[in-house]
Amino acid sequence: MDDRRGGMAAETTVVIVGAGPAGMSLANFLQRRGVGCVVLEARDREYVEGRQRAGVIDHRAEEIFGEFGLAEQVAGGAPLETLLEIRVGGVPRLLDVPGLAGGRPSRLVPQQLLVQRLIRSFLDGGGDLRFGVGDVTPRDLDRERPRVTYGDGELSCSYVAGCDGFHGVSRRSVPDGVLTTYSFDHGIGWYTVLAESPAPRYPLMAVSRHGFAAQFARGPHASRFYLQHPTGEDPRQWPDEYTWEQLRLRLGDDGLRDGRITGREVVDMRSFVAEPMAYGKMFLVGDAAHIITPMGAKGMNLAIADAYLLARAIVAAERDGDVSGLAGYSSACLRRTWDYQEFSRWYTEMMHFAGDESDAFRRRLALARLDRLFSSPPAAAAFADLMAGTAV
Ligand code: FAS
Repeated sequence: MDDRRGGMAAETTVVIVGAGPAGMSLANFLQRRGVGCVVLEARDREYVEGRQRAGVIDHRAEEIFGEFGLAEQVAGGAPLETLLEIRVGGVPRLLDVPGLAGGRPSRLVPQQLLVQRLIRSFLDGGGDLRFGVGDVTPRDLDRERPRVTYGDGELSCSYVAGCDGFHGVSRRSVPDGVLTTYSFDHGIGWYTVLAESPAPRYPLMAVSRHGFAAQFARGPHASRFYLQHPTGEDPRQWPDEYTWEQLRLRLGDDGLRDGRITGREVVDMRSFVAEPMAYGKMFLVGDAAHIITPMGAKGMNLAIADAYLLARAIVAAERDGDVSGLAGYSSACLRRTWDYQEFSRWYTEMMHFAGDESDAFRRRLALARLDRLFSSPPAAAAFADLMAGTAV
């Protein structure tokens, strides 16, 4: 129900704060089920549609989009994940992740493309998405009709969806003492480099005594590289020759072709979870509630899954008066969030400690984990199931 006074809705059913993967997935899901919503985004459209971060939607996420008739629009024709190459000390081994997951391939969809397509779909469906909105403030969250004020406007609603990421206002709107938060610093820094270097034949993860590195396709003539770097050091100051030398040593590829570096970013490997993911009529979605390392490519996929659970819960409450989904939203999301946090940590340890000669025992444990992936079909299937996205 949208009540437009003076052209801009003053009342709606759901106010969504943030137009990233979480906010735009939720907005599209609600729109497809006839539930009114307004999206308030602090930045402009160009910024939001240009943020290059994640690169994969897992198979479960694609099924979720399919349930709302969006799979073709957001992922149609995107390259399917094939074999994963893992190199230890330059020795290559291939893992048929989709096959081990029972034929459930992920798709290579860069985050900025996903967000662009979701924004276009929402606006084409007549959606109310407001960019460049300042001072968004959720209020009266513990009342039947919360309010969200912003700039010179105000919206009254039935629910607020905090989809505004780790640094957003929503989580900070929860009164002190309500949330329990968990933080973990993995003690590993990643340097991500976008370069005009031919894409690898398969997604490539590698570790050697020089450290961890990875190489993923970003189109046929570009690659995104990740290199572990000593914490406390800024690798963006490294001379490019040194970066390419480190990549050749870690990937075990003397013939790696270098190219113009077009993007540099450092990522601190840290994890965070806030519990519960709901307060009154506000529900936290995606990075507003949890952040996870990129190992296993789960951050964006968790955001999509949270949005899916919240959309289903709101539709059930609005259509049938069934509030059980809303009551169970936080615990359902947190079960999955912690499952992925454990997976991401396990994967991070395996792929980083296997090259760390400073702790011989921990290195041997990591090498044993890697060997199990290639020697035990049940262990490989469990890995592939998590990569494909577990049931939500
Ligand atoms: P987002 O942060 O994406 O979106 C939040 C939105 O809210 C933004 O548009 C912001 O402008 C807006 N906002 C913030 N405050 C606001 C306010 N007060 N009012 C209104 N709007 C506000 N995930 C993967 O799955 N795979 C990867 O490989 C991967 N790599 C990553 C690499 C990097 C460098 C980083 C930083 C993250 C990576 N991630 C990866 C995780 C990442 O993609 C997130 O999980 C994903 O962006 C989460 O989406 P949202 O929850 O929508 O939050």
